[in-house]
Amino acid sequence: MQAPPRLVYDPDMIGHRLGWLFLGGTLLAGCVLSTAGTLPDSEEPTGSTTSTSTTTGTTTSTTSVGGEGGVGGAGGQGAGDPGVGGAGGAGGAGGAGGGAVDPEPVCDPTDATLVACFSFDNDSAEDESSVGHEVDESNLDFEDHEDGRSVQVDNGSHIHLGNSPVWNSDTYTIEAWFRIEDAPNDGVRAGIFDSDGRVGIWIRDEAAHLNCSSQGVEPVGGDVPLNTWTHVACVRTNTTVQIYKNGQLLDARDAGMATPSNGTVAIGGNAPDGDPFVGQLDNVRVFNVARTPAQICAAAGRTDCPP
Ligand SMILES: [Ca+2]
Ligand SMILES: [Ca+2]
Repeated sequence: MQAPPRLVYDPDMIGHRLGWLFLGGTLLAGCVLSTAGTLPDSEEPTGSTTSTSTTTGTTTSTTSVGGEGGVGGAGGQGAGDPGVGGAGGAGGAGGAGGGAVDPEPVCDPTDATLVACFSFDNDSAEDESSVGHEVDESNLDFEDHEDGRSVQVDNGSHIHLGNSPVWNSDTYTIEAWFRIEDAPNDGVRAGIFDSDGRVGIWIRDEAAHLNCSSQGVEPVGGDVPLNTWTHVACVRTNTTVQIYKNGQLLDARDAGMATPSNGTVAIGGNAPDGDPFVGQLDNVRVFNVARTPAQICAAAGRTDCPP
C-alpha cells in the first residue's frame, strides 16, 4: 500500500513551523534559510527559470515560465528585520512567513470566494460551500483518504451540478486531488471536473496528458501515474489559463475574456455527460478568485511553499 500524500493539519509541520518562528526571532539573528522548491519529477516547463536570492533578513524568489504567454511573479518578501550588527541584534524571522502549513479547513462556509466544495468526508457528495449547490449523483462509493474520506467513481457513476450564476465568474481556481485507476485510451478523455463551455480538467491519452481546458486554451501538466494521489489546480483569469500539478506551476497560456455559458457542471466526468473518470477524487474546490501560488502549493500538501 502506498501512503497517500499528506494534505493539511500536519502536527509535525506545525511544530516545525513554530520552531522556525522561534529560531527566527531568537537564534538566527538575521540569518535566513531559504529552501528552493525541488521536485523529484522536476517537470519544469521549457523555458522556465527559477532563482532564489537570500540576503540578510530578506528573501526574494522569482519564477518565470516561458512559452506562450509566460507567467511572471511568485515574488515574496521575508518579514525580517535586518537586525543590528555588533550587539547580536534582533535578527528577523525572515522567510518564515510562508504557507507550508495550510491552516484552512477544506471547506470553509464563511469563505465567500469558495463557490463549490466537496470534501466527501460525510460519505456524501454534498456541496459544503456557502452556495449549497444541489447535486445529482449516482453509484458513488466512499473510501478512506488521509484523515477523511474520498469519493470513488467509475463509468457507471456521476456527480452533476446544475447551472448557476457562480459558474460564470470572470476568474476562478479549480482544485482537486485525484487518484486515477484506469487510464483512458488514446484519444479519449477522462474528466476530473467540467464546467461545461467554461473550464475543465482532463486526463487524456493513456494518462500521459493532464490538462486544463478553457474555451480552446489548454495548458498541459504532463503525465500522471496510476493509483497515485496527485493534486491539480487550474487558474483562469481574463489573461491566462494556468495549470499546477502537485503545487507546482507547469504551464500557462494566453487567454481572452471568458464567455458565459448556460452549461452544467460534472465532477468525475464531462458535463452534461460522458468521459468518465475511474478512480478516487477528493477536496474538489472552486474559488471565484485566482488563488496564489503559495495557496495552491499549500493545498497540495507541500512543505517548501513560497512565502
Ligand atoms: Ca476528504
Ligand atoms: Ca462539456
